[in-house]
Amino acid sequence: MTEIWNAADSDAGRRAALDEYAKRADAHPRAVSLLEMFLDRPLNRLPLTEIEYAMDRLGLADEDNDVLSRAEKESLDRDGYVNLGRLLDADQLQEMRGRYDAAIEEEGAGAADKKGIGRVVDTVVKPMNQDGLLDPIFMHPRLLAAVRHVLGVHLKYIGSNYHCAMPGYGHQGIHADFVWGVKGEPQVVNAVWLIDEFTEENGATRIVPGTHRSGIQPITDVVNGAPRDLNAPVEGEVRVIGCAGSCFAYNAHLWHGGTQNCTNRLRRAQHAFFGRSTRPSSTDVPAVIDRQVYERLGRVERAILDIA
Ligand SMILES: O=C(O)CCC(=O)C(=O)O
Repeated sequence: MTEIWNAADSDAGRRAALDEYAKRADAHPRAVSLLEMFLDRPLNRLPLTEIEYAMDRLGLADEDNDVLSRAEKESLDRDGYVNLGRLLDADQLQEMRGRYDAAIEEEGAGAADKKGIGRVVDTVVKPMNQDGLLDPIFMHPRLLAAVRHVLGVHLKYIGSNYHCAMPGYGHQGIHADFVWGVKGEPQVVNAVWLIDEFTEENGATRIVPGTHRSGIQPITDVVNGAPRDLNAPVEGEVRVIGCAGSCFAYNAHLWHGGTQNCTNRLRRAQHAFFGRSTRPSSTDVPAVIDRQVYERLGRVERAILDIA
């Protein structure tokens, strides 16, 4: 898939490479159908003028906006991530922690089969966000400015996952958040909101600066015929360390993964995931959004969620 995608820098060229591949006797039907999902037709639900309107209202129509500094944009381009600073205050954090802990209790998502990682999916469109407490998670202008810098104005929310590394757990294989390796135009941006402080010991996310430009998905792409040891340390990796309330936005082709929480406290984080407007979404927002959440959202928020 990586080879087919990177065979051209336009969808027409990728389509031609896919058609050639599909004719081969050893072609994998799943690889063909996955690539087809991206190449068949644009998958935006709203006309693109809606997200253009939203970006305009947020002061993000122009790439030269000053919501992000030049140094922050350079950090995203060069390293693949940026620390957007502390964007949530102590009261917001306290309320959020209570709400996340209650959701884990209710959904039982901290079970052993999750390898000690408590998870809740689609948080920002669930009843737990009926009062808008979690709106900054997908709507904060600094975060959207980072997403806009990487993807351009035609962007949409494609998922939000709460991720809590329990004491003793949290280590993940190194990975990127896309099915194959992508060279050239990035397709996805992710953000990790630090609901608790991230320290060297408590399971902070590890990232490998610059790997978003490698065009390699570490999980699937082999090197000299050999798969990687995904659990091993990767040369150049660093940990994302910061105070509670901070948000790190990253080009989601950047190699990263959770690390083991070696403390006796929870390491709570919330992810917000974005893609290009025309590409598939990892969550079916119209199908999962809570009615009350939907009803209180305005045109700008709905444009970010790409829902009518
Ligand atoms: O929360 C983290 O430290 C990383 C989570 C992650 O990369 C994932 O679940 O895919």
